[in-house]
Amino acid sequence: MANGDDRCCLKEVLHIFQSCLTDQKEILMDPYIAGWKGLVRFLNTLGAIFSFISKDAVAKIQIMESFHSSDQKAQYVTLQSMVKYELASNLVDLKKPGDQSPSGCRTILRLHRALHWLQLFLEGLRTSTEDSSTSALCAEAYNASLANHHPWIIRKTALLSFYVLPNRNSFLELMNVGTPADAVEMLEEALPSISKIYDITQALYAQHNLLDIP
Ligand code: 1PX
Repeated sequence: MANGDDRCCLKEVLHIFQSCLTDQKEILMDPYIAGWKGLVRFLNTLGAIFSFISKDAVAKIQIMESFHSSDQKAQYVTLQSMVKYELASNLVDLKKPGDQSPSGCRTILRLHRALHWLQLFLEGLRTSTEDSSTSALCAEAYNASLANHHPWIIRKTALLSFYVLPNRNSFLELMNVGTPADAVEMLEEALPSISKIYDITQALYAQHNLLDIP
C-alpha cells in the first residue's frame, strides 16, 4: 500500500490528461503517455498484486515512447497525425502482430480501451455511496469495457486481483487529494476531460475502422 514518498497525487495525473486536448479537438500524445505513466505510478502504490497489469501498461508506454524518439517523431505529435501517417504508410497491423513491433494505432487502441475502464471506474467511485465496494465498482467497470477484449485467464486474474482493493473511502484517500469529499470533487472536475479524450479517440478510430485491430 502507499506510504511516504510512494504516494502519488491522482489530481496531478488527471490534470496531465486534461492538457492532452487542444482547441482543435486534437489529442496531444506526449501528455497522453505522461498521463498513463502517472496512472501506472498510482497503480504501483496499490500493491505488487497489480504488477501483471502495470507491466503490460509499461510495455505499451515504451512502444509509444520509441516512436517519440524515432526519426518519425513529428508524425506522432497528435493522435490524429499518428493515425493519418500510419494509415498512409500502411503501418497499421490489420493482422495479429508477429515479430514486428506493433503499430502506434494498435498500441493506443489497447490504452484507449483501458481509458474506458478508467472513465467508468472513476464515475462509479464518484457517484457511489460511502459503503460501496471498490472491488465491485472496479469489476463492474472492467466487465463493461476491457473484459470484452480479454481472454478468460486474464479476466479471471484481473477480477481476483480487484478483491484486495481497499474500501471506497480509503481508496479515495489514497488519491492523495485530501478527504474523500475532496477526492469526489476533484473527480467531478476531471472526468469531463477523460470522457472527451475517450469520445474523440473512439470517433477517430470508428471513422477509420480501427476499433478491432487484432
Ligand atoms: C483511481 C484509479 C486509478 C488507478 C490506476 C490504474 C491504472 C491502470 C492501468 C491499466 C492499464 C491496463 C492496460 C491494459 C491493456 C490491455 O488490454 N492489454 C492486454 C492486451 O494486450 P495485447 O498487446 O496482448 O493485445 C493484455 O493482455 C493485458 C494484460 C494485463 C491485464 C490487464 C487487466 C486490466 C485491468 C484494468 C483494471 C486495473 C485495476 C486497477 C485497480 C485500481
